[in-house]
Amino acid sequence: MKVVALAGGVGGARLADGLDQVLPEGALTVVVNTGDDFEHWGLHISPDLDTIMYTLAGLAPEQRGWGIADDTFETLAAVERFGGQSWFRLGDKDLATHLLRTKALRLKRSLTDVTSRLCEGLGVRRPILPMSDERRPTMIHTKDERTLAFQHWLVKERGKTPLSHITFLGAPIPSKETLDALREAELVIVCPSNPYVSIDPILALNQMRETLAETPCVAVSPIVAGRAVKGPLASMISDLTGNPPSAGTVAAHYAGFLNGFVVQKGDHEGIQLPTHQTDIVMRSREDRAQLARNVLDFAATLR
Ligand code: FO1
Repeated sequence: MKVVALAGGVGGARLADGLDQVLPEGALTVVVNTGDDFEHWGLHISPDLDTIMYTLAGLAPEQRGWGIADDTFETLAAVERFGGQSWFRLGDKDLATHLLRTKALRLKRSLTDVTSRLCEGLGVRRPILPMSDERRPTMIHTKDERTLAFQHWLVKERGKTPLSHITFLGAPIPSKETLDALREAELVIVCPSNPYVSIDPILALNQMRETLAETPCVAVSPIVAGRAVKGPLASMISDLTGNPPSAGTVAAHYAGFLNGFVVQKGDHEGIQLPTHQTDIVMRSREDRAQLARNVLDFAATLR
């Protein structure tokens, strides 16, 4: 069985880790949002690729989820002393990833190729594919009429500035590897990632929705009892839709290609799709594996 997980952010990384634990070798490919990518200190940063790569390598910090566990921030402190930018916290070990990636991209290697080499170096067995080899930055348009690159909005402004809409710059071209993986997939799992800034950038690429419509597809809700498990999703739902945050709003957002939805027990109201209710909060690595098993078992009942 070939499974493709669409993912971005910490929630996506945690379910990808669960799927990594329970699926046999060769059965999982993770397609990752690169709309968060940006340039910082002259380096190409791919936060979602790195979060997923470090999580699958067992290097991510349990609580925080991004970066490398027990990393130090000596370089950040030195940059700060010179009056440089310190709002985005790059760790000393994490820097190695950005240095090598930036150098390889300057030598015209593709982001797909670079990511595969970084994964190999960290012992990650599963293919982790950037959604695109093109630059495709997510732009946040705020209600106070500014346009901010995603990390500026999320990290520098702490995701607190109300937003009016979201756009994606650049060409909507998926990587060949991503399209091939989706065409070969027997099941697509949309991870409990932010639908607007982690999953939409993937869905907005050419041929994505058409390809997904031909494949069984289930999603896991990133909303539990009206609250986001992590990050600013709850306020984003209110800002973008005018509705209170709920699993149902996310299900409606994915209408058109989704065959089933996995939600927290009690969160099923108003969802017009086959729904599986379970505990979707992943507090431990075992929780991640258990949720992955539940999602795969549910998907099997839909065939
Ligand atoms: N998130 C923060 O809230 N603050 C940071 O300083 C920060 C640094 C950072 C460094 C490397 C990396 O790979 C991720 C980092 N993140 C940070 C997380 C990340 O920017 C977001 O969680 C994702 O982009 C959301 O999908």
